[in-house]
Amino acid sequence: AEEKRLTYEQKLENANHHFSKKILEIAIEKKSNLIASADVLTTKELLDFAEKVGPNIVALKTHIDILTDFDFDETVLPLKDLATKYNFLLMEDRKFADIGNTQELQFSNGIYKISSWADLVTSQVIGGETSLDCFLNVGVIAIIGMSSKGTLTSSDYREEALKIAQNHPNVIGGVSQNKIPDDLLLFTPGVNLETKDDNKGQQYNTPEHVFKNLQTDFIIVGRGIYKANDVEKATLEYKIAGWNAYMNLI
Ligand code: BMP
Repeated sequence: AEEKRLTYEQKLENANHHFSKKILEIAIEKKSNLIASADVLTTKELLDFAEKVGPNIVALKTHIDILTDFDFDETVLPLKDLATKYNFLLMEDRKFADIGNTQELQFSNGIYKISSWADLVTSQVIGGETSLDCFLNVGVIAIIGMSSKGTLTSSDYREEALKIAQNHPNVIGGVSQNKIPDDLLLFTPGVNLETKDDNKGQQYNTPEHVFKNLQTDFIIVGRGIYKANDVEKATLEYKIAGWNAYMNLI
């Protein structure tokens, strides 16, 4: 028998942060633990993608600085409308990694003005606990461990990173390829049903593997969905695979 895990309902009861509650509520309502990563190059592709995946995801993860034609009004406003229409969160995978003052500037300024639209942001914790103070009104997902080959996120690093994540009220969860304490939500990228690597250092596991072995809460899928010939079909495949993998453990 598998080790028991907390259900999304139990995690919701324990949740303190607005956005940990929100993402768990969406998961329960949509029966989905899927986050789609929209690593596309144009606003049109991003919005088309959001329209297709929107009904079946809990969050859309962006790397907003990849877009070649970013325009606040033409990119962010329609994206926010789609997030409202289909009830998903916007997670900007910025992976902040600087001192508090610089992160504060990067979070709210420049052309992206991340703080004005993101619900969730990723951040390294390399700058120490105080560096996370600037992330008000969003849920921070701390990078605990990375999925790429040769990453420096050793078990010692992860242990120290977890202490920061658990102590900081802005942090709702962590990105990791290892189990983390269940007062934090676990987000796991490096998920693909078809392939084990990408020849650029990425390492993939299946949804089943990451639920069973890591008791993850949310799977993050990029190329498995946005490169698929039929994006809607692929979204459903990952959604169902993720949900079944979770249901098998509760
Ligand atoms: P893909 O499924 O195409 O490999 O995309 C994975 C996504 O998750 C990318 O956007 C990447 O930046 C992100 N990611 C990752 O792959 N590994 C990590 O450890 C942390 C990430 O944010």
